[in-house]
Amino acid sequence: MRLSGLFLSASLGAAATIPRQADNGCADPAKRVEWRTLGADVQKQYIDAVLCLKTKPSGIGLNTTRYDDFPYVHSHLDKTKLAVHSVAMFLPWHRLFVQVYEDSLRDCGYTGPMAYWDWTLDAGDPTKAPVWDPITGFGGNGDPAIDVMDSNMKCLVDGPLKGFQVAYTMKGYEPHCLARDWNSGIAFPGDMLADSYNKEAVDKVAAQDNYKDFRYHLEGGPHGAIHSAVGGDMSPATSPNDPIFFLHHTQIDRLWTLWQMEKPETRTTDFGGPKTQNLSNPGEATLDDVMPYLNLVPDIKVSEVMKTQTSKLCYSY
Ligand SMILES: [Cu+2]
Repeated sequence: MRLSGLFLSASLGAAATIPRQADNGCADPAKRVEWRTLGADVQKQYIDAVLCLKTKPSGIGLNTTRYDDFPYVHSHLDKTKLAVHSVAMFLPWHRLFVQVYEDSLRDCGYTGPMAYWDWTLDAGDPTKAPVWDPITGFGGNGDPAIDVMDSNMKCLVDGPLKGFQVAYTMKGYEPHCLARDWNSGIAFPGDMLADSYNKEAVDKVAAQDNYKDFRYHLEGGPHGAIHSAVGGDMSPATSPNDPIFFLHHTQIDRLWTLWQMEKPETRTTDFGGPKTQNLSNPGEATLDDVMPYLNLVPDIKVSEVMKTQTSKLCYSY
């Protein structure tokens, strides 16, 4: 997005009469990588950029920070009729959401690759995943002794995000410390619902041969299991409160992209399923459906983000 924007404005004068060509805006796609391959220096730069977002003003006119724009928008859409979960546009909506976050990290000085968390690599013992590292990662579980909100809000005790203040809960503006509450992680160390996002589970999702079923199983399976397993701020619709959200959703986008790339001819245009959360009359989604972002970025048609290497998006895995 960022690169294409610069490209367009820089070339506008000279190229105004040249007819638009299809997808020529991505000559050099940025490769996204797994978190543990970044190395300690780049990992620190990434987390420093996250902390920097908490010092920048809102880009959508709120009284809270740029970071808080993400949980705000994400949770407000589901409160309205513009649901972006349990509907067909779940995957394309989050694809662009993650891209906007990446652009914001870049505004805060991050120059490394966009990173994903491949939780299949940690399914043997998710509590030991490198993303939880107290020095180079996002810190681990919340402390059960710190339960400020009296409802699974167990704040972090270590790591660079210790004391990270987030602004929103499902009730609205309710500043609180970032919390995690690993599901079964204490009672059954190493479990954390890993059967729902190990390699076997992901292979089953990837074996679906149409978008409608693929989205359904990916969202309800591994995607939902990670939100539940991490718990705390990762459970409600304000889940972008936890920066791990974006590594999780980059992995979700990666699985969709890899699935699309298996049969790019058909799967980069394969889209469908429920248009709304109205169970009795959901309607059928189409590529022309417009995705709402509440001014985070201009609303955009699903069809514009079906591919990751175009003038709108420009990355690979
Ligand atoms: Cu979401």
